[in-house]
Amino acid sequence: MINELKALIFDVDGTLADNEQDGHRVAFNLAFADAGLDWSWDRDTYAILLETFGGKERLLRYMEDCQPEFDPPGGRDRFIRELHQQKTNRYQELLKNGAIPLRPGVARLLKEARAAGLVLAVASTTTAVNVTTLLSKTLGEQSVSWFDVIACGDVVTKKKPAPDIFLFALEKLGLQASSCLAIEDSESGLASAMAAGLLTVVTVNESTRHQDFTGAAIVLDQLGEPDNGFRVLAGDAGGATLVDVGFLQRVHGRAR
Ligand code: XBP
Ligand code: MG
Repeated sequence: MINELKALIFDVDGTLADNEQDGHRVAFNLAFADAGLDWSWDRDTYAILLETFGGKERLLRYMEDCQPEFDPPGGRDRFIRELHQQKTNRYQELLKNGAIPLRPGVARLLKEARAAGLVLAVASTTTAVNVTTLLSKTLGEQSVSWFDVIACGDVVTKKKPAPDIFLFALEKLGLQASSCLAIEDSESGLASAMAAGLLTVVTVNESTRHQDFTGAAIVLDQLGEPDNGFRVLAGDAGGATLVDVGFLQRVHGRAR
């Protein structure tokens, strides 16, 4: 079949784990304290900063918008690079301490998809080690090898909503967009996946629930577990309550 579903390409932050406010934000604040800065991002501030994808890009935006008088020691680019590295160190500690679990249905779907012979990939804006540590810590070290491609962070210069990270993942997979599905949690992530030609299933979280998901194949509140099904926020689930391989094949099949 020409348009058979062959691969799933997962976003990470907000999709595999609900980790922005209680993970990345916390790590940024710890890094600010480590650097002797009196900066602190509360939840509302971070919700606005999340419009900017990429941790280094987010730091730059904050410095330009909120700390215009600040003169970064050692120059702006180096300062951001080092501060972001410390944020990554702090985020790694949170991951290794088990502070960041997978969202409901993620482990189940990854295992089912693998068993069904679907190819798995990641297309994320975050730093690569954050993805591999999240997978290792929650699913075991071998789970990193379940993914044919883990496309992350700075391998492309234009981050989401640009399509580049999904196009990079597709090229590495050697697959057409029409035989893949993306799973995303945010408006910018959806825009990125759609611009790469990918049909996209959206699973929202509290940070993204209010966003515009026009163009998504379907919008759900989660992937769901057998005893805790998803709620449909937009689109037609055909009575299903669980994102499993059959569900994704039907969503993919009816769109192609
Ligand atoms: C979300 C992001 C990331 C994280 C922080 O990525 O924009 O920048 O917020 O990670 P996605 P870094 O949803 O595409 O996974 O600080 O490592 O950039
Ligand atoms: Mg995301």
